Amino acid sequence: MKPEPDFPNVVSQFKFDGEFIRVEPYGFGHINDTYAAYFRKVDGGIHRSIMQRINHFVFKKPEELMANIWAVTSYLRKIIIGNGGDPDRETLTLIPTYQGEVFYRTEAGYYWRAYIFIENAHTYQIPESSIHVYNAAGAYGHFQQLLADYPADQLYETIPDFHNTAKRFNTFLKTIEKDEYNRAQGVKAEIDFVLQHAGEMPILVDSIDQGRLPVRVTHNDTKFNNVMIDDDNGEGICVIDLDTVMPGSLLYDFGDAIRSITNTAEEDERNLEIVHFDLDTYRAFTQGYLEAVLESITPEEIKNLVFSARLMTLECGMRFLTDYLNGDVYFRTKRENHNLDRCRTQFKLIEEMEEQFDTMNVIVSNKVEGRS
Ligand code: ADP
Ligand code: GN1
Ligand code: MG
Repeated sequence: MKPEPDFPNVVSQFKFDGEFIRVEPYGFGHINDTYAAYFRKVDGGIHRSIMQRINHFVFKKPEELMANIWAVTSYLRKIIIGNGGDPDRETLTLIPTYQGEVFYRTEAGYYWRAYIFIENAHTYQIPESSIHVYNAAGAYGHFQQLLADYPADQLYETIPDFHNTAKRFNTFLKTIEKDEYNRAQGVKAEIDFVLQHAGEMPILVDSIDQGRLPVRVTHNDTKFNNVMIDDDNGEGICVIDLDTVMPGSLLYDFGDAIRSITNTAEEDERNLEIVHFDLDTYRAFTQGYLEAVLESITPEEIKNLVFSARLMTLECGMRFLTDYLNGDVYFRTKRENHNLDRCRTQFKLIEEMEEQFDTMNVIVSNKVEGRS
């Protein structure tokens, strides 16, 4: 068990504006501990900042992770200013500590960081409209474009082999072999589902290794709730959660976004009757994303877009199942079988994506050929 955070001591380490009032847990992330901290400024106005305790079980080298985030956000900041944008809203902005660092390490070895709170914008678990989806896609595509010239080899791999689906499959096989918590017998159908898809696991990593797919700077965790939607105009104002920004494939970003955004229900919905892959959402995202990256996307990437959606969904479902079998140590869980419920929604989505595979490809072709 992690200890309760040492508030207000940890707050006092950062150069926040105003007098500290209180702090409250914030958001729905599965990995870090996120809080909103409230302050009273000299003029009496109240404002808030984001504080996060980095999950150092997941991110083994928080210093390297923070070096990546500092490098990428500073780079984005310059471009946004050059384009006449608002850098405090269009990228994450780290608040430094009094020691001039971008994180604070507690005596007990926990790592904290703070960001300017992007106000007048929200993240959503499930999209409310096709416009939101289209705009979120534009934001992820734009993010990709802005980082197109950033030298990928200058970034640390914050989680090695994060989207190496083949290696994740090997880990899965070892986990079922070990079956430490004696849970495998209760999830035979789910295990079989993964095994039936064994042949798909290495397809993208092999293409990357053989040089058919380019390595780019990618986000690698393009969930719908990692893009902030502006309250006034519905624009995808800022891509957040930059912990996994590192060398990767554009297909990881596209595929994982489709996995997360096209689900008609919550990722952990227990009633699978209401979990569906939504084709209209898929269309809106694909259109918005392709419009933003059309100049740089390669034919091989285009060819694999639809497959990447299936594979990233498979990888994620397999990760949830692996964590369930491992005793729920990686993803934050709030109830019994939480990871298993999450795994089941992913497999339901894959089944429907497999049924819609041809139609999904037609949507890509039409877009690329300029017909929609
Ligand atoms: P996790 O890695 O655990 O998913 P995130 O970095 O995605 O954590 O943060 C969790 C949630 O906190 C986000 O979904 C978003 O709603 C909110 N959030 C994070 N950063 C900011 C920010 N700078 N301004 C406003 N809200 C934020
Ligand atoms: C985690 O941090 P968050 O909640 O945005 C996970 C992603 C998974 C996702 C599934 C670092 O994302 O890879 O796809 O949960 N992040 C990490 O919801 O493992
Ligand atoms: Mg997140």
